[in-house]
Amino acid sequence: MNDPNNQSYEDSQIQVLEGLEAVRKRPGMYIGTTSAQGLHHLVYEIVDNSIDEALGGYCSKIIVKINKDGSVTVEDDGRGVPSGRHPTMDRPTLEVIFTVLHAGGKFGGGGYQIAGGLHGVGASVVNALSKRMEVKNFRDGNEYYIAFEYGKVFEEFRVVGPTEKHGLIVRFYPDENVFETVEFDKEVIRLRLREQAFLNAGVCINLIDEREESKTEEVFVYEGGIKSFVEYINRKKAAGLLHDEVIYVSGSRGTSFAEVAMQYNDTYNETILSFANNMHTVDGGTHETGFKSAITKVLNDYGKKYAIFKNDEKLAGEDVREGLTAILSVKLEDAQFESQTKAKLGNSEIRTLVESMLNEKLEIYFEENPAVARNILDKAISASRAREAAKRARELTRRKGLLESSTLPSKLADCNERRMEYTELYMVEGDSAGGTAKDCRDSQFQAILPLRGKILNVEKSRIDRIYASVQITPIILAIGTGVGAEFDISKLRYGKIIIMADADVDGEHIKTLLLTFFFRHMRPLIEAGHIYAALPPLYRISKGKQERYAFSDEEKERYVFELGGNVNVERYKGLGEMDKEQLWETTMDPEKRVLKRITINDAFEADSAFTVLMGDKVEPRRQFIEENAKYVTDLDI
Ligand code: 28F
Repeated sequence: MNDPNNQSYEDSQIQVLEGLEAVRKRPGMYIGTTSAQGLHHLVYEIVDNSIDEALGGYCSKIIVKINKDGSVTVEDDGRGVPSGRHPTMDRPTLEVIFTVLHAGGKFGGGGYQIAGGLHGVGASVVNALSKRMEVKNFRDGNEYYIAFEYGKVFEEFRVVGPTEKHGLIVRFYPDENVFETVEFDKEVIRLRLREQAFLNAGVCINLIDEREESKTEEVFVYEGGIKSFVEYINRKKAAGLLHDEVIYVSGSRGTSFAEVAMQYNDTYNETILSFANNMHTVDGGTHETGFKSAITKVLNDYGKKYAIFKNDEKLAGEDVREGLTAILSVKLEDAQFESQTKAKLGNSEIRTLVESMLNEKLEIYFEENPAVARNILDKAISASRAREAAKRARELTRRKGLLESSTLPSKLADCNERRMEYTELYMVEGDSAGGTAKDCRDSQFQAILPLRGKILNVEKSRIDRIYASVQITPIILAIGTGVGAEFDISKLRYGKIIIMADADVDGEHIKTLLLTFFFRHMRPLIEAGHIYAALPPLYRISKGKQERYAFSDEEKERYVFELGGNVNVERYKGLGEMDKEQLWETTMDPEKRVLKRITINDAFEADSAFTVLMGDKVEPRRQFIEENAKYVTDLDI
């Protein structure tokens, strides 16, 4: 069979190698990026194949292990891969699955298969980007084995021996020549696995981190599926739910399936997460459009029908989404994605499916649950009235010239440079640190805005109060983009917006309040990576002419040890204590400072964290900040 004169065998091998070579040459085309995100994508690709097997009803448990040696193992108890040879490729099927590049795939622009569909779409991509991959296949009473290095067969397919087991185990070692980092982040994997468990009701996914000393196995399994997902997001809002039961609606048309779970809480926030074929569609798309127009229509119809509106009141989309937590999941053949990030669904038939399903079933639900309908409608009506009031307030402030971008706040010490990408805005806690920062900055490109006192708790305030607040308006004016619906990133005045607060609990609180504000009202700034936190040092360690700054206790210990003898250790209590040379050197000099870029990897995690922080009870909040400061701000260097 491996006759070297066999032309079709030769051809197929050349194709295989060219295919995987293409992946190694341009990994970004296949996994989006070679950053940490791309690295984690490898795990998702393999897990997706197990989930496919589970959705077919063949697999009950998936185990993901992060190993000590830098590899990840994914195991399922499905059917295993057919153990024979591939009919056209003239190689063992197991080898083919891991070496032949499938047409399409998520980033290749092609379709994406669902339950019972084509397995192993991403397996060969993961193999191509791994320095080593080991596969154990359990099927038909035998265990089979094959290993690859850099995508090429390294140990030929063989029968290991008899077994009772069935399923597939894949262990891969990412290639450090491909990725910027090869260190797996348990938290990132955890979030993804939990999300997938929510999206695929009943699928049981276990996570084990072998690198930890006290290894604990986490199990994600949700019989309630996306209903449980909504309950989970709203878990901290239990006291403020407008209705006890999560509303769930599903429907299908042809081979497409759509489901929606939704529940209102009494906050002003909207959390709608949409998915297509289990992939988070961050930029929405046709399914989201259909969902939004349906809930707007159904609630307006209901209000009219039962004469709940005053005069000719009409609810806008944003009114009916205030306080709404919703998960929207569609599964379809041949999903089309639009936009740069491929995170926007384009299939027009899905809009029709979601919209008509909700128009019909949500209306029935409201007819059967009039008390729920009334609560939701009342909330939407007050949102609508507040929106009208905010509009009037905004017009008033605009007339006064308060929010016009031509007027800069009086406290701002601006920089000379006008090109946005070269400039930095330091928002400094406290007037005294603000003064020092003004003295030591490089005024060519660094602007300083001192902040006095705590800013408004934005989660608890309506938009009209936020615009008018004395602490917030200078920030809005200095940044230049405007807020909310009027946000315009092209008006951004600084490339880096840096929050500089003390390294203590109060500083952490101010940072969180500011982030809440950006998260709620200028989210694109976080998404585009413009928001940073300055990291002031905790200690100055000096001996004679040598001096070092330490940003953690461990670092302090190390420097004390390295400098040896009688060193002088100074603990900074606050930014205000530093003189201008010290502040420049430790926190503002681009050559030496440490900045952390704020990212929102997972908007809903941030949302629930913010909600805990912004709750009414002070003590748990303070405690939460102390325990989770890193988590809350989702800091990334
Ligand atoms: C740890 C990752 O990849 N699990 C998989 C299956 C099951 C089948 C399959 C996979 C056959 C010919 C393509 C079994 N029996 N876990 C996994 N479980 N692939 S990958 O088939 C692949 C096709 O070419 C399977 C019957 N049909 C399919």
